[in-house]
Amino acid sequence: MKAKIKEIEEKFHSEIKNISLPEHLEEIRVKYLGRKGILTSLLKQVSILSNDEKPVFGKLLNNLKTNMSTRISEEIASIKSVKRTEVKLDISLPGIKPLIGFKHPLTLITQEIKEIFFGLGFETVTGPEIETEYYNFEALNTPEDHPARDEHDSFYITSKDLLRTHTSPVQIRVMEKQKPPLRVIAHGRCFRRDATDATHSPIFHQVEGLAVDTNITFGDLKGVLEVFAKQLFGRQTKIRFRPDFFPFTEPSAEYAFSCVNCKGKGCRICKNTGWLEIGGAGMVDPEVFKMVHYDTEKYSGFAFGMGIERIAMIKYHIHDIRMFFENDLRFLRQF
Ligand code: FA5
Repeated sequence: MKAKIKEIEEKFHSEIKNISLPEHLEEIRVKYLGRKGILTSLLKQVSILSNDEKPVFGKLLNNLKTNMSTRISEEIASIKSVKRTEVKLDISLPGIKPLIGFKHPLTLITQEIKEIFFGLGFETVTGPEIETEYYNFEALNTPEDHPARDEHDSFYITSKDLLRTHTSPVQIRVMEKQKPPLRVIAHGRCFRRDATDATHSPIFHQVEGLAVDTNITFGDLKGVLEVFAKQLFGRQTKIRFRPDFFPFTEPSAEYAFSCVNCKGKGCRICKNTGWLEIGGAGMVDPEVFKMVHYDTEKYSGFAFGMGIERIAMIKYHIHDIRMFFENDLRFLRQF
């Protein structure tokens, strides 16, 4: 009997050693300790032993039963804890993505615009968003009583300082500091008391371009804007100039690109004209050169301005300017 008990004990331990699933442990429990289990049957046989043997084998078998139960419980606990650790380290689970920032569409388009002008030899300059009347208007040949001021309904900070209504004052600031030749672009925020609608906002952005040298012609202006149009919207893009008026350029023009949607045939986006108006441009007025003490006989130059939101709306097919400023992540995450 002793040998049999020893044999059962060894078999139990060797079987339990290789088990990794709790359901297999349950099978072992039933096999040894269940109602018809090996150990249970042996315990039943104790009653037929002699009175001397009964307590000896009864004790041996009961000890073995307790050891087996303890071992099974320990194995279950150990399997569960291994499982828990595995879950903690399960690198196959999808991680929690950290929220990283992304660029605003207006930043993206500004970068693209800048890259194109860098390629054409322009460098970036900046100017203040709070301007004096002098830089915003007077130095740009727009005296106090000039009707062109009416189009720039402004936000005044003091009686002489205002939020700039366009990026053109940067032209003056650059020319005051630098002598020709110069080729610069200035981009940034502008402010006008315009009522908000799908294409107007009281805060918007412009890019300004200025080139001054000897022998700069209107042809240079056309060439630069044409290259810009083709690089930004594709080689098939055409450019159109029509006479316009700005106090600081003479002659002045408004320029448009052929519609990127219908390629000039006419559609809803271009209001069936085939053209998308982009901005204003012209040859720098000699009166402006006089303000910065440039020799008007020696130098000529061109300047242009464009609304960044307008370009972004065309490029990204956005139909309402307000989308840029509402901070709606469902919109912003698409870029
Ligand atoms: C000007 O601001 C001139 N400074 C442009 C210029 C520069 C002409 C150099 C000649 C030489 P204009 O007012 O047309 O021009 O504005 C230019 C562009 O700014 C417009 O075509 C439009 O795209 C954008 N813009 C103007 N006002 C708003 C507004 N309230 N909301 C959104 N975009 C605007």
